[in-house]
Amino acid sequence: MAAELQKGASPAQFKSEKLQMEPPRSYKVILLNDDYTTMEFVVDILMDIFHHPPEKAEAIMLSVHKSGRGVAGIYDKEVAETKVYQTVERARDAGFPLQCLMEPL
Ligand code: TYC
Repeated sequence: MAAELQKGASPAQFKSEKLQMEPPRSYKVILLNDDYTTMEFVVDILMDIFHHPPEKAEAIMLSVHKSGRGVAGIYDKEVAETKVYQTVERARDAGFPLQCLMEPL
């Protein structure tokens, strides 16, 4: 920063340097609807992996069922990656095609 000041860095350069130093962004963990995964299984995932109470898990599952996708939770990068991995692993072990992915907030 000091060196760039001496060289006469523009405000835009200052801003990009500041952005680079900001903490990592949070990520939305998203569930996608499909025709084969059971509603009960998705509710169990939302309770066990995403720690939602039963009524909230049911509401999220129904929202995904109706709209095609929905947010299971918002986490730091590493936690989001782990939730996605655990969800997909558990679905495949149970023989379901449930898709789970993460997106920057
Ligand atoms: N659509 C599924 C069914 O009718 C239920 C479901 C809900 C599947 C949410 C996936 O992410 C999902 N059995």
